[in-house]
Amino acid sequence: MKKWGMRVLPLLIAAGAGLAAATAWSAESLQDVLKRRNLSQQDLLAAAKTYVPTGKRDEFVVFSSGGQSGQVIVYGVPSMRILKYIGVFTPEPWQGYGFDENSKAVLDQGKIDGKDITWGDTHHPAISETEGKYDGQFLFINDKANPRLAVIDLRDFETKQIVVNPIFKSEHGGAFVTPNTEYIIEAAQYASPLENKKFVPLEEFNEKYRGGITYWKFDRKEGRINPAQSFSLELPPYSQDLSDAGKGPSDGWSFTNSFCSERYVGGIEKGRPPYEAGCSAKDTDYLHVINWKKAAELVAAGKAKKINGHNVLMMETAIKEGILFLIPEPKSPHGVDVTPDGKLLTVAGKLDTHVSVYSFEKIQAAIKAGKFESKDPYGIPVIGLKDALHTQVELGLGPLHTQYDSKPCVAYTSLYVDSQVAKWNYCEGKVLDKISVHYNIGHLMAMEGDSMDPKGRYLVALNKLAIDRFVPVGPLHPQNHQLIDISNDKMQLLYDMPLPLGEPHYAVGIDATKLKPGVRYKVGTDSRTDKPHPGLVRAGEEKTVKKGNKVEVFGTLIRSHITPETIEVDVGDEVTIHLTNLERAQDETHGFTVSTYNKHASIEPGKTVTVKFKADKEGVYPYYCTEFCSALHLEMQGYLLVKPKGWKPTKTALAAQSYTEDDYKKQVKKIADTQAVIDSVVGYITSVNYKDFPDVVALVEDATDQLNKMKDAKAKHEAAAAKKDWEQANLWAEQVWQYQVKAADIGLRAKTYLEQNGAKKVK
Ligand code: CUK
Ligand code: CUA
Repeated sequence: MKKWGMRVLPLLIAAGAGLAAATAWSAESLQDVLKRRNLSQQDLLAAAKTYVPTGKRDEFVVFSSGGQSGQVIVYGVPSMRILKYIGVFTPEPWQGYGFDENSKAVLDQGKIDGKDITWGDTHHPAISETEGKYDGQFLFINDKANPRLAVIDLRDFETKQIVVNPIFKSEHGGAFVTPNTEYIIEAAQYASPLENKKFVPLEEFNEKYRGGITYWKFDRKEGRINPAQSFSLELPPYSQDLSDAGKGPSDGWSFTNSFCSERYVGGIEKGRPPYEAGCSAKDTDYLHVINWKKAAELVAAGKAKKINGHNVLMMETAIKEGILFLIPEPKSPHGVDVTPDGKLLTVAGKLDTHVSVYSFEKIQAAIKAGKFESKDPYGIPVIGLKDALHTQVELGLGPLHTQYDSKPCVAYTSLYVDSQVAKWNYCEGKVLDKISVHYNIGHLMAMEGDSMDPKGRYLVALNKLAIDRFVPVGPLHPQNHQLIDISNDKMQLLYDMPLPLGEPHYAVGIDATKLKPGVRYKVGTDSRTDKPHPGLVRAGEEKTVKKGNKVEVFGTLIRSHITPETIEVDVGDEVTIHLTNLERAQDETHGFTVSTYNKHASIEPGKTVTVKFKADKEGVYPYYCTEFCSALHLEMQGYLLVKPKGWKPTKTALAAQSYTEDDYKKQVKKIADTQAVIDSVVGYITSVNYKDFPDVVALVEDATDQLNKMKDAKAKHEAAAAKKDWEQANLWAEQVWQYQVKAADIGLRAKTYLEQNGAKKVK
């Protein structure tokens, strides 16, 4: 390679040269390491099962609720490496979520009664399904505290929509999708009056407080929930809990637990027994069995009542039309989980040592025969437990949630009190294996283990307490996700992962190959609406428009400058800055912020983002790119100049700098040397089948773009040199070199990619 002589070249070649020497002095053997680190053969096996070598990828991707952080955590299995946090109900600065106008518009959809709610208690993520199988297109997650549901598009892992439940005050049994994602199910938790602006005393709890289930209609083509086509079903105030949708033979039905059919309302301060005593007084609560397909038809036929502008099918109608039934379920039930074949459902009772497996066929037979043991106080027919049961299996203390294996009839249930996972056979009703986890497991999650096509292999225990598992970090401990190998008869604990962001209740794991996120947007996309952004400009079209006290900037970002480089406004102006990232190269994100205005944007290749603020303080405010994007990232800067009222310039020229003809000659020589490097890289790229690699084609386009810009700057430095204006000649020559460096940087990346991906010589 030719002499480069500059500070950038070492950076460009460092990637290729660094590693060869490392093995020369590492003489430690595997045995030595086992001894030194006090590791057993079992540890070594676990390490080998989870280690993902550098440059290799995970087999599964997990979307975990971020609990009280209101976010989603994305990590890989089996490595347990965290890949991303997705801002959902909470501002997330790296992604500019809540700090730029476009994402703020999404968060604003989650306002309740006009008030910002900038946190969420996320519980249950759900991946969109096609024919009961994960399709990897969308992710949904609920907010228990403020009854809301969010839609995340897995093409870019961004939150696109938040809907607020129009009739609930809290919700828990969501998000659960129907087998073709026709609806997303969201069940209320704490009963409240459905006309939710009204005060109703607790003395009227039984008559006026209500639970319910909302079926949010999902429009897959739009990638959004359609609230107008969504509806709810009114339910008794039983504290509805988790839900699941039927599948296969039970498609069209949904199932929701409840844990306080006692309808107890507490009052310890008035000398009454506390909630937990009152809500677990009876031996059974109720499983709600609902024919949602029929419910949707009834709503379409105009049988719903409008509450807060939302269609609600009242209990009375549901009973009359025969679409709502109850079945007793043992003490303090929590999870209800439909088997992959859709024929059975597992209900776990927290205060029972058994799980109860109900048969959908038996439930249907009872309904057909009109065989009910009683009616509840609201007139809902109750199917006898015995008439619905397939089997009951004694698993241990505190069973909560169940997931399914790829092997037929095999299920895993979390045992909260025992701190164990039980593996059992739900067809024959027998326990197969148990493993201890640390400590107090809540949910558990097997790969695609709640779908019609579970993948088995791995299971994650989502433990509630970590106690002594990690280096202590104060009284608030991280959560602990423990990875378990379930591919053999005996379960094996493989790995502890601390999660320090909130209490994730549930997580879903999907085969990584099903996810097909994009690497760049079509240029000028508003990623939050997926529509063209009106603020788009292309290179050379950048402009600043001032109308009255409104200043609108149409800018661009590309390595390594922000256009414009100066924005001048008057104090009090409303400033709107639209920025388009013109890059096409993978992972070339630019960030943007203006000093002290509390704005931030993350602008991925092709995206257009708007930030908006009032320039309410006179002064000088640097703005810059916040993402280290190239060797000249720090130079990606500019000034917002906020002028005081009535300001007049006293000086009209910028300070001159001294450059000589000699400096200019050195610049020209540097350009020639760099060009030789570029030519050699171009020579290599065009000598192979680079057109077969779309990523490389995009890089080549980017590099060509840079080189095309050179022509203009070259003409300028030559013209200045002819006039012996050495300052201008030097600066424009430097700019030519800047374009070259960027082109070379991109070119070398393309070359490396081609070499690593087996490019072949052409001709
Ligand atoms: S709930 Cu937390 S352990 Cu919200 Cu799914 Cu069961
Ligand atoms: Cu763009 Cu740093």
